[in-house]
Amino acid sequence: MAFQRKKIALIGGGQIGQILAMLVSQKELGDIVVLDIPAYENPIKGKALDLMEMAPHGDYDANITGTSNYKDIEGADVVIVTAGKPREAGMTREDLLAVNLKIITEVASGVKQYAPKAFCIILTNPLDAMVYAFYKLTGFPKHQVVGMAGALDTARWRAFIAMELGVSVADVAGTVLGGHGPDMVPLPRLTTVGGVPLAEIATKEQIDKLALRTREAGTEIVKLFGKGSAFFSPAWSAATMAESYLKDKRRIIACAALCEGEYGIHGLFIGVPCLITAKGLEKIYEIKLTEEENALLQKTIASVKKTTEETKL
Ligand code: A3D
Repeated sequence: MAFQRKKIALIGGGQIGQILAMLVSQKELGDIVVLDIPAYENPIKGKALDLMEMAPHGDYDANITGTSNYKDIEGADVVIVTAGKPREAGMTREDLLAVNLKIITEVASGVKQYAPKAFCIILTNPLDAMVYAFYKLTGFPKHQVVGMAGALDTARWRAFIAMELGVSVADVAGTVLGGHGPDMVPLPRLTTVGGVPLAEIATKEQIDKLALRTREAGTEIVKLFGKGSAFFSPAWSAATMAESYLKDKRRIIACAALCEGEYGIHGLFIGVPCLITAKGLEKIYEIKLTEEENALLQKTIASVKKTTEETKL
């Protein structure tokens, strides 16, 4: 039987979408269709062609095409959504709600029609509310829809710790819970560096500073760019999630997942540790939190609830 490559649809071919197309090709996760609005169809076709021409040096085989027609994503195994406006300096993620909800509504309709079996990873901000909207609008089962935020928030936490301590980032392990906003909850108590608890090699002042920088990491980059937000690290985070699904790697990654009782949360998408397998979101892990950690979690839940309610879905 002929080998058939998987199909990956990237909805949105802007800053993150184009880096994703490159990463997904280099990882040889499958053939790629990048979909953007009709007005952006030629640039998107050009980017796809450019990536095909990079393949001889990039050492990958993948068909990469650009389109504005949802028919072309038909039968996709994975859909990654980055369609939407990014922040500009001075904006919060919540400021994007109205404009991006319209975009997600259109995207959900196209994906529902042409890729109803796909594992869907949403990146559009405000993340926790947009993944909730996508879930509600498609009616897909909860194991098929996750938001990418915790993967990035955790990567930032790990990167800042490695930078501060002058150690390899590969040895920093930990997680960040909660919504993708300034009250997300890094968990220093459960963070280790080469097996050594973080609290034993960093001072409380250092840890507090690292947690604050993690919570504000997206804004730090938006301020530097002036217009637009981070794109390399979000793209790689989403590619890691897609890879865990497509290769059944069984990675445990913090994702925005629908909680139905976990952590006392009901009916909200919020960042929690998730087992991603060939079945999609296979399991949410519940961590026993201290009183102090739980108080921080309640604060982020309240923020996510408020923004999610604004979708009126
Ligand atoms: P950008 O470079 O503007 O790309 C967005 C693309 O979406 C553009 O090419 C648009 O033409 C396209 N688009 C707009 N409307 C539609 C539509 N209806 N259908 C298809 N495509 C459409 O933005 P970006 O790539 O930098 O960011 C994309 C989104 O990700 C934004 O909402 C960001 O806020 C968000 N983001 C999330 C994270 C998380 O960690 C969750 C991090 C960084 C950015």
